[in-house]
Amino acid sequence: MKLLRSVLLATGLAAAILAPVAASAQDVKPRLIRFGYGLSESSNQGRAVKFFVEEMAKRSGGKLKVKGFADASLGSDIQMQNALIGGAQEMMVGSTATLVGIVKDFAVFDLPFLFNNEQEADAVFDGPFGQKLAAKLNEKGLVGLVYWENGFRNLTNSKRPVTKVEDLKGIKLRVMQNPVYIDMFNGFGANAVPLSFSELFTAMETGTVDGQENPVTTIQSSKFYEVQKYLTISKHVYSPWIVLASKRWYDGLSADERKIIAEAAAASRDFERKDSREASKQSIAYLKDKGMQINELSDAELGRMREMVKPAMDKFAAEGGADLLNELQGEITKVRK
Ligand code: TF8
Repeated sequence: MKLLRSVLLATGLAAAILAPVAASAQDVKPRLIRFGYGLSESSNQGRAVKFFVEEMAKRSGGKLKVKGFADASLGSDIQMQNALIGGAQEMMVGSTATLVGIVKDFAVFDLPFLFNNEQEADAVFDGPFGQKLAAKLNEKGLVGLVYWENGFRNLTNSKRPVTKVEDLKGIKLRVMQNPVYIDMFNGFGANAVPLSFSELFTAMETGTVDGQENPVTTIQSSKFYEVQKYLTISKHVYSPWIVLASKRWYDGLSADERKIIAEAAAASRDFERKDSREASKQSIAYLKDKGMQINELSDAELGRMREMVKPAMDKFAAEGGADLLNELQGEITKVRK
């Protein structure tokens, strides 16, 4: 190469030949990137993956080919996390709640009634606190790229309307595989059943569980209205998704490739949040139309729930989470208007 260059320089061809190369001076190789996710292709998650696929193609001149795998076809969130750590899969998006087995600190986001609105969440996840937690994934073999919005979680079930906490008594409620969720819903009197999302629809259909909790966008896109009659707008937790890369794979990329991924990921975050928020505004009417009976919770009832959930909060603090929770609450106060 060196020799060739000097020959070219000598012959004066250098400018003509090297200039176009320099203009796209990017160290980008053709690569196939498998990107797994749990929801359907037509969900807000699926739309944002599609956006990311397109951004990557655009920004890399078609070299970085991302292939999206919907419906947990590469595995549940936890299975995919492990595939990323092992280097068998390149990328995924999933709940932060299922990362607690890898970085315990993520459980702080699962504590209920922390955020008042999406803007507070954006500021905290994109700010130093969210970034600090994401960085903790590095030593575990994962790269946390950006947070997407899953949304405020609401309750559904097939048994009865939930207008007060007592209505949850005895309801077998699927929760994510995460101790905070288990403690929280057992604290409300339900029987919390931890289960991966990919098993959830069948579990509700067969009556293994009576209910679940997820944002309205997911209740719509996963067609939970087919097996759930009652929806309670409880907004008990603001739930983020996190876009992850395999560190083993990522470390082998060039700086240019990493830059493209980081920029495409940031663009996908902005797209996803806007899209999810718009979609969620339509969901309630859609779900009503599908026959769901929907109710809100009064402020008084939400206040009672906050009280009932204190033991779960205290347990989190007592088990080493106190400083982290204080720090998070401090960050939220800073951005609260
Ligand atoms: C859940 C989450 C799901 C995610 C998704 C499959 O209930 O809310 O949105 O795990 O990535 O499991």
